Amino acid sequence: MKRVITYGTFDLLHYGHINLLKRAKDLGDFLIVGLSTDEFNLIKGKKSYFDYNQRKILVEAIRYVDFIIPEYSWEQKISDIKKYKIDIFVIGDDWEGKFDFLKDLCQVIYLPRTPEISTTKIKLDLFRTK
Ligand code: C2G
Repeated sequence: MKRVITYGTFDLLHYGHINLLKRAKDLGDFLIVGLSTDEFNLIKGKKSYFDYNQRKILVEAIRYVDFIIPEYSWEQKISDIKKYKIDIFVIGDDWEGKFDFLKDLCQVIYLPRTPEISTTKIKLDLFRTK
């Protein structure tokens, strides 16, 4: 049973997110998502359109996702990996190198982002087509 974990806000859920979660699940047998809380988003300098509970309803409906935990800090990754006996930490390569400190605990994989799509782009395009 190979356990995989990833973290993110997953606001305005789109095919780039799904593509990441599918590839993450394909790396193992069980995928945990650390879903950023609204409070942690503030720390990340992000304001999500959907709040935590709304984003959780969307993410838990995804076939590739087996379990969701709240992400409330940068530091929790280390204890999460130990607590859930994680084999692989995976995230998009916009974070390339940022989580190499986890390499002592588990495999760290940065996956290529899906080009062209982002929550910011969706917001900007919608604003322009007003
Ligand atoms: N992603 C992707 N392709 C895109 C957009 C996003 O592969 N076009 C990936 C990101 O790289 C990330 C995941 O989808 O792995 C979730 O994206 P965000 O919600 O933007 O995550 P972020 O705010 O970067 O949070 O502690 C880690 C942070 O919580 C990551």
